[in-house]
Amino acid sequence: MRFPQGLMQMRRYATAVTLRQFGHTHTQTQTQAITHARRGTEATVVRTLASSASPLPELTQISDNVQRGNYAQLNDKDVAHFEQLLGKNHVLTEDLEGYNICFLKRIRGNSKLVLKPGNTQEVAAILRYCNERRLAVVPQGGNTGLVGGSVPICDEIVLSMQRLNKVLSVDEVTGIAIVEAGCILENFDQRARDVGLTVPLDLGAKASCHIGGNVSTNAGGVRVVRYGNLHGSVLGVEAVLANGQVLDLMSNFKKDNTGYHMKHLFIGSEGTLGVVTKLAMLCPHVSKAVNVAFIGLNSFDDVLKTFVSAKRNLGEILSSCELIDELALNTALQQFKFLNSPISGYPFYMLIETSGSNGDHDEEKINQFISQGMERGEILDGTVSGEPGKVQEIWKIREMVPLGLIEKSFCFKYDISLPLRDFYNIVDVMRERCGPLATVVCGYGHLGDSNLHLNVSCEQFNDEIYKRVEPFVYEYTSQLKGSISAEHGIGFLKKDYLHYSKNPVAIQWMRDMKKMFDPNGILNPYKMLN
Ligand code: FAD
Ligand code: 2HG
Ligand code: ZN
Repeated sequence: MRFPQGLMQMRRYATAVTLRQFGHTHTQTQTQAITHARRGTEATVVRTLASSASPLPELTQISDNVQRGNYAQLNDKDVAHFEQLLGKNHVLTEDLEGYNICFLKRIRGNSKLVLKPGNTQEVAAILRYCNERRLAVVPQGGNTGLVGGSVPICDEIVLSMQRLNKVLSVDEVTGIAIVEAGCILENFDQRARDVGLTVPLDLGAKASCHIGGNVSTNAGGVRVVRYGNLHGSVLGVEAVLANGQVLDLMSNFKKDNTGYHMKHLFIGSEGTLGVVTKLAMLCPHVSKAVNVAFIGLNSFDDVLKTFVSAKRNLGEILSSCELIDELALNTALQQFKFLNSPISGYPFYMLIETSGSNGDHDEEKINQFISQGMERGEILDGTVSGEPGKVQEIWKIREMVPLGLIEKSFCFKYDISLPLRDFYNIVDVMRERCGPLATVVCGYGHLGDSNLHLNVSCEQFNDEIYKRVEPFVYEYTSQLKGSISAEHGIGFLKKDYLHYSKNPVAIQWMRDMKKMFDPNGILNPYKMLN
């Protein structure tokens, strides 16, 4: 339903854009530029123009060339050992570009070996060997991470989880699914849906990211407002430690107070403490009725009022509450002509979703919520639909926002938690600070979880704008007691800023834990901790 003018005709999107196109394919010029930046076994962090339309991507290097750790050098005997262990087909020594470059194309490692184990025992055997030989390893899922955690920084061996991709069981009575870590999120969700369940996690990278990568980053996404984060939904994990020990923390129960809850250490530790091989996930039932409203608002004050009203009036059926500002939306619409926004011309847009068990009741509730918001003048226009095709079309708009920005030009990305009252001020502050140096300064994200994605774009990376943005954004966030990484993690790109959100005592405990789990530091070095 379109209001107030009546029914809105929404065009079906003709083009299906898969993440693979963005994440794993590089134009020749981009690849050349990235290759050009490589120097021996040292990692060179490069900033490239992300746009494939750019004729000659300009490269600017930031000078944190990493000093390689004191690890052994891979030799032919090692490769032969792995070939014997896994079979030649699962040991790659050529065409490793896609495994070496991060999604944002900012980090290019120089790994010479990718291993693809097919079960937990093989993961254990690999790590045991690497630990004894002091060979460094980077666990890699779908390589959609946005903080450079999943790619080698120097010449670490890439441990790809692609082959551990089975959904082992889905129990429609208990709602518990057991799944291997390398299963793609969308495939996992499809299997759950076959028996009327759904995975309580949804994000724009779902067609490529692995559930093990999601757990290892404690990924958030668009359903946290409803189901909470993975610390609640993951009932148990199996993880292989650096020395090859298999730590079985699988559990089929929500309630299990038998000592320390060690599973939590593997949720969000980004492959620095162990390799997640399997997990148990509590899956809710698919909702019978899903409605999505896409609404236009005039001010951030109205956004906040509408959020409060959504919580008050939609309560138990509220399943998503996302914010997109005008510049973020317009960039996506310009970049992807197949997107069709039902409304335009507003400073702010909200995507509000309800999921419940009674279609009529839910529809009545969301319509009432919207008409009351309009009467108060908080909601200016919008569209609401419960038709699955249209619901998907509206979601596509939100999902394409980050890709639109990445495609358009160079983009500084921040993923911060901020108190709701101060949520959007930083966008205006950054606009002021960057002035005409920035082409787009925009904000969008998971309003329902106080998680803002602040993006600052410029034609190409330039040091002047970089200095205006960093470390200012982190200082600002820290002063408001926010988090400098709400959901994407620390990885490589944010490790210098960890101290803005964690105090020295906490960081020292993190170091001590790392030392205990991985005394030789072979697991995902150069990440999270300096
Ligand atoms: P990778 O990128 O391969 O790895 C991420 C980290 O986990 C690395 O440190 C890696 O070493 C480690 N790792 C991977 N697998 C394992 C394993 N089995 N055991 C141990 N360590 C492992 N993130 C959000 O939180 N919310 C969003 O809404 C969101 N939307 C996104 C939208 C787009 C378009 C893109 C490109 C990314 C988005 N992300 C989002 C970021 C990313 O998709 C998530 O961080 C995701 O969880 C990463 O999963 P992955 O399988 O790709 O992991
Ligand atoms: C999202 O919510 C992702 O769309 C990506 O977390 C955010 O790229 C970003 O800034
Ligand atoms: Zn997000």
